[in-house]
Amino acid sequence: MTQKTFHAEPFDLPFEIGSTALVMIDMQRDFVEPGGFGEALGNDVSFVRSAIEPCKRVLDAARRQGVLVIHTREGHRADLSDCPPAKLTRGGQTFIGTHGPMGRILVRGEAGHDIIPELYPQAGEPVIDKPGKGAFYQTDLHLILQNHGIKTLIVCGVTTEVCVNTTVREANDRGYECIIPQDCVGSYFPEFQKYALEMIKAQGAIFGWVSDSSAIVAGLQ
Ligand code: C5J
Repeated sequence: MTQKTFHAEPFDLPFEIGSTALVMIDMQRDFVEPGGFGEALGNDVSFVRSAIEPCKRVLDAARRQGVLVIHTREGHRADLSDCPPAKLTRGGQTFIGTHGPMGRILVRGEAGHDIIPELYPQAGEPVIDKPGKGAFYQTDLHLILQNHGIKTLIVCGVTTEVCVNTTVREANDRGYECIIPQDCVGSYFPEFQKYALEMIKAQGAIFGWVSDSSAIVAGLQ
C-alpha cells in the first residue's frame, strides 16, 4: 500500500488509503435540520449546518477512493429500554421519546432520527446505531474497523464537543489515529467548537489531528 500524507495540525499525518475509514457522526435530521431535537433545545442549527457542504466534499472523495465509509446515528429503541434514566430526564425535562415535529425525538425509525439527505448512506456503507455519545459504546464499530484492518479515522459530524469528541477520545485509547477536518464538524456553540478542536490537537496530538476538508480531499487523491 502507498503511504500518503494529510496536512494537519500539530503536524502532518501519514496514512494509507486501505487502512483508513471515514466516520460520519450523527448527521441526523434531529440535530441538523430546523425543527429537530437540537433546535427544540433552543439551539441555532445554522452553526451545525455549515458542516454539511464540507462533509459532502470529503464523503465524495472518500467514496471515489474506495475508503470505508461508516455512518452513526444517536437514538434509542421505541420502548426506550436502552436509554438510561439520567439521559432521559435531565433537570426534570424530558425530550427523548416525546413527540417532536419529526416524530419521536431520538427514537430509531422516526424521521428526525434519520440521516440528512445530503449525506445519506449508500448501499453497503455500515450504519451504526448508538445509544450513547461515543460511537464505540454498546456498538460493533470496533469489530467492523478491526475486520477491515483500519488504523486511521477521518471523523466528521456533530456535535464537535459531544459525540465527535467522545468518539475521538475512545478511538485514541483503542489505538486509532484520528484526524478531524475542522469545517466538517459542528457545534451549536462557537466557543465549544474552538476549544473542542484545540483539546484534540494539544500536547502533540494527544487525541488526534485537526485539518480541514480541502486538506483531506487533497490527501486522498
Ligand atoms: C448530542 C451529538 N449533542 N450527536 N449529540 O447530544 O453530539
